[in-house]
Amino acid sequence: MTVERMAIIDSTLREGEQFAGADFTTDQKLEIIAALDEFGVDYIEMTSPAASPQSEADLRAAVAARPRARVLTHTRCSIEDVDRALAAGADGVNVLFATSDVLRRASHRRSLDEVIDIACRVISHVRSAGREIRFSCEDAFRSDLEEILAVYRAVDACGPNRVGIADTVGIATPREVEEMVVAVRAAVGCDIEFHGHNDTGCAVANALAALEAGATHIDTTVLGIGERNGIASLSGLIARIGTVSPERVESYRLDLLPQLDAQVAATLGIGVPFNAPITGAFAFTHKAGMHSNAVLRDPRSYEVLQPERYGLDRQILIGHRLVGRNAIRDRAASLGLDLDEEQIAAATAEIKRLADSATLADEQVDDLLLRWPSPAA
Ligand code: HCA
Ligand code: CU
Repeated sequence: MTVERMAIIDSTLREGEQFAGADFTTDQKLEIIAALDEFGVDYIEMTSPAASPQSEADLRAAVAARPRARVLTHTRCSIEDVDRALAAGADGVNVLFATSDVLRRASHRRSLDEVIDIACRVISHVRSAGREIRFSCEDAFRSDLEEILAVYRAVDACGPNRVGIADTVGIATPREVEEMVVAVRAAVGCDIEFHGHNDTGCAVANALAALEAGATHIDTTVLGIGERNGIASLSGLIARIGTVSPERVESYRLDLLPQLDAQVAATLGIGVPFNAPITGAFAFTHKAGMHSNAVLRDPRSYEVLQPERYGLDRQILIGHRLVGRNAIRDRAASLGLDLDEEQIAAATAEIKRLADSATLADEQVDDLLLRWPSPAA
């Protein structure tokens, strides 16, 4: 299956602000907006202006910065909240209501008929102001399917730009996401946004399943930050879609992704996670002899993404006990050395022997090769 359409709604400044380690200043938010905008995300979602005076001021500052991306804010589904969003100049509002029993009981305590009634009033209000509106069912995957389909149908009839499907607790499997999106696709005429949490490690896979089933908008955050362990990361989504439907990611400045992740990590005072797709420190580092050998012949052997597309280089580690002759031959050649096969084999054996005690730095390996065949000299 391919992905027909995809718009990225980056929520680093809304969902991401709900990350335990996030406490962005206005300046930091503006810097993140500038970086997201340069990268080319389609939408930037900001915290509700009803959250705090600073949040309201920051939304105004974001609008005043006039990014190319559309500025959304995420508010409760009420006329009062969306009016504050409209007054602050947001291009659109993302509103939601919980639809699962457990959350309805624990949060708003309204019936689904009331939810529909309020949602329709809010949608008409925002549409008549000429701005974008999305209505989302929070905790969709623990909601009764027939019930939420009825909500989506009724809400769609009121003319929103999009409906949203939220896997609020990260419980959905890719197959369940596909089934849900197919069902919602059949029920509504508007666009479909998917927002998936990563509690069980499926956020990116679920985003792909949603897109393949007909969702049009995906929520991401830089590094995947958000409530608990977060949502689909921007680099994860780009990596995933970049292999399935490369043409869908061509419009983004992919070469800026590493610095975008690094910038947000530095702002948070954390590192980019080592296992982050694309931007993790070792995402294009090859170690074992068999891997290095094949990659030197043809990078596609062990790389499904091309580091050059992301402004990165591949690394081949040489100072460890798993190193193979081919990597050492390549290194010797890059140093301008002309060692024969026997010398390469002997040097490799010596590097392995030394590395059994402690990994060697590249310079140590180079030193040894430069002095070969008399390393002791
Ligand atoms: C929240 C809930 C939310 C909303 C997602 C959406 C979720 O923390 O406010 O509006 O689609 O995960 O359900 O982030
Ligand atoms: Cu969320």
